[in-house]
Amino acid sequence: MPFKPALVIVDVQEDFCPPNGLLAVQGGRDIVPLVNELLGRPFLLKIATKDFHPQDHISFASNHEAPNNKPFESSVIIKNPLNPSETQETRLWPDHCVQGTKGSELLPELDIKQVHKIVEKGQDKRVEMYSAFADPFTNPCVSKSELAKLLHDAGVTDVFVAGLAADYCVRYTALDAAKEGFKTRVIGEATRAVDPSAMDEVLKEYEQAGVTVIGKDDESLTLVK
Ligand code: VGL
Ligand code: ZN
Repeated sequence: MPFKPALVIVDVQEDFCPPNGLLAVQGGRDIVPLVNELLGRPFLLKIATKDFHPQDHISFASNHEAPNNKPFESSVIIKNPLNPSETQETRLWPDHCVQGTKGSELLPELDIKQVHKIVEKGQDKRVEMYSAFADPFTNPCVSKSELAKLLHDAGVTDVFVAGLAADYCVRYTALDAAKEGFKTRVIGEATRAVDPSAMDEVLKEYEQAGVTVIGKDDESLTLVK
């Protein structure tokens, strides 16, 4: 079996980290030393993703009417802009990762010179897009990034995922990587969750999809040396 590993670092951006992030994930900044250690290894392809929203993005509570517009609490049903019979319920957030703002920047301590490519997502104001591959609509999909093509064109077989947040963008990126046919592993210590209590559910989804959560000393990573 060939082993051609890629590393996908999801949304390690100021707005997802203390001390100033508008949607700060507890301990978000603490993953950087491990992420940098991983970035120093010879993965065939190393990609960093950025959540990169316009100010009028549908996931911002500020773009919805009261009273159902409380960040972190409210959720709304959004329709597929190309097919109103397909809907998704989605949680509303404080404004975050707005294009051109400091909050949208990757952490300066991230060893970005090791990254081959930065993939931006969430630019389409009409849809939520947690996965770095595509929005969740399927009939049809509305917005797709170049990530799948980058990985397939490079001949990648295995995808290792780290970053923020474990229960949102890391989760849906890992699930989509598995759907794309990659052997997918999430590096547990290199992620942090918005709601750590949601992780049981996430682990069940991973199990069903064949995604594994590994420790940083897992044998599969010792092959990337
Ligand atoms: C994310 C909430 C909203 C993430 C992005 O990167 O996990 N979470 N947008
Ligand atoms: Zn977002």
